Amino acid sequence: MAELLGRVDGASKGLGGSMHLYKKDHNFYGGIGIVGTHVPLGAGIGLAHKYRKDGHVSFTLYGDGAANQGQAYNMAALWDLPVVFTIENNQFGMGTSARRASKNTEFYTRGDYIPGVWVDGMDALAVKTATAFAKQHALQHGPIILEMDTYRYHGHSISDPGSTYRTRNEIQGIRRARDPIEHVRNLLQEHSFADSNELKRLENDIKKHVTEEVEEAKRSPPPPLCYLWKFVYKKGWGAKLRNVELGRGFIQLPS
Ligand SMILES: Cc1ncc(C[n+]2csc(CCOP(=O)(O)OP(=O)(O)O)c2C)c(N)n1
Repeated sequence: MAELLGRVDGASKGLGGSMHLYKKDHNFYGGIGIVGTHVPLGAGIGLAHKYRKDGHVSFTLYGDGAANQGQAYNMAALWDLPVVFTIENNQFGMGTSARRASKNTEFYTRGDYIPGVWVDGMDALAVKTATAFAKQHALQHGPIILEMDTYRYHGHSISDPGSTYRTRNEIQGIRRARDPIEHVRNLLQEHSFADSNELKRLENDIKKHVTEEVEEAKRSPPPPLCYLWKFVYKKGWGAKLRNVELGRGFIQLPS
């Protein structure tokens, strides 16, 4: 939350925001602002796992729009890297639909020499099962594509109302028929794991928790100005960055 708000206590010290959430000690290698670069980066992380023989798998997540970039599949397949290329097909890229932007919208078939599976991304249990299968496959046989079929209710960003390339009826119809949260709610109630009161209580607790986290994040200050260059080069390299000598303290810009 602090990172989303650009605060110094954020996972990327407030420098990354929503584009660069990053937490190495949780094996989370971040979002990247350049669409499609997740594929080579994820293959590289897969190579590190294989090299270290640590038994881990790289889950590399990107969108249907990004899937048209297609880099590094060859290397991942050639070296049997443990990578699950996970395509979140939410039917839309930036301001247009997958149908208008992609010749083949069956993304799980697009690996050529890499096998692929399709899963209903709105069904939590199906996602769990498909993910476990893909992980085992990646460990035993190398890369696999996992297409998660989902849906984006909103526009791409605040400059995209999200209604120029589809109808409001379509959005409401998907919400009614496929909403993943409602689906889990129904399953829990149908199988008597929880009743509506318990679920309401749970929802309120979660809302309270999120509000508290937001308040805590807001109490964190923005990063200091010197962070603009502090992390550009490794400390102690002696490299010069616009007259700033690294390793000898940092020059504060006048406020
Ligand atoms: C190389 C590059 N080109 C264009 C953009 C601008 N851009 C940001 S997100 C986006 C659409 C991504 O669509 P998709 O991969 O389907 O992901 P979604 O936002 O639907 O989850 C574009 C074109 C970018 N960030 N990087």
